[in-house]
Amino acid sequence: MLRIAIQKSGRLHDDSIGLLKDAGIGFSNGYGRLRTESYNFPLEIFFLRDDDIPEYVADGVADIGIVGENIVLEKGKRVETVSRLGFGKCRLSIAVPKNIDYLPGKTLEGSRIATSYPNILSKYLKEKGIQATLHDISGSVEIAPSIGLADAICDLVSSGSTLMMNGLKEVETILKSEAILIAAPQLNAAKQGILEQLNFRFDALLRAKSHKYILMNAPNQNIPQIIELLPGMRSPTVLPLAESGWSSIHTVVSESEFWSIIEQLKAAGAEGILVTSIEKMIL
Ligand code: PRT
Ligand code: ZN
Repeated sequence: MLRIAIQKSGRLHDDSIGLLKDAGIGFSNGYGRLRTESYNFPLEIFFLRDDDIPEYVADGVADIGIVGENIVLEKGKRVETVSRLGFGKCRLSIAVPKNIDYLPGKTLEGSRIATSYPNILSKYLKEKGIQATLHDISGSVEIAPSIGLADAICDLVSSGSTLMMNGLKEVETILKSEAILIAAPQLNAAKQGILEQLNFRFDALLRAKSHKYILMNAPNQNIPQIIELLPGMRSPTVLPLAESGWSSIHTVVSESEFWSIIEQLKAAGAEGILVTSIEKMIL
């Protein structure tokens, strides 16, 4: 049995549950429960505060966990990163009141910075050779400048609207973060085996999310030119259409290449292009 710690409630909770369920792991997560066991996979799930997850994993109370990389780096516990999970994306940034003329390396010198990330921030400032006083506060960091507690803040940002609402502007990004799967450093062989099975399923889901399945029709004489454009998993599938001289071409492209390829495919004579999502992708 492998024990996984996930966030009890908050921004990573729903995606963590969704990932486990999409990976075919069945369990009931009745409201308010602190632990539950899967009925079809050797996994026990603990619901915890995100801040506690690295420590629980490092201490071996849980074997693995899903938590923001920002928390893992801040806590500095001995855990291993197994994979990046593609959700909970945010950045840890420094922000100052928007009317300030920000000078990199100068404005922060001698300033007071409010943050919930004192370890990451002090390391960053040290690397930059900046001396500042840190105020470690656990929430509502954004109001610190307006109440006179600090000159700047260092906090997580995703859309940027919280900063804007508080009259702040982002001036430096320290870290880009997302949810990661972490593991205790030395799992026994049985647990390692279960983790590999779980990670195999997560990989298939994550890869599927970042790819599209595309189908298109084209005159046979254009096929070589079209195939040139397609990165595909191996090589595209080409099937004859009922209309002679035409074929249907199927392949998989990554989300990042997708739009530029579609334009080029059209230019190369592809028609009736269909794009669908992929549920799971196993290489
Ligand atoms: O109760 P518990 O301790 O478990 O949860 P929590 O309240 O400490 O954390 P929670 O649920 O807010 O966040 C969990 C994780 O989500 C974080 O550790 C990050 O890894 C990730 N995440 C992604 C974020 C954000 N985006 C985010 N925008 N965490 C917090 N924020 C906050 C930020 O602190 C700021 O107050 O949202 C505000 C900014 O958002 P924008 O969209 O206005 O820029
Ligand atoms: Zn927390």
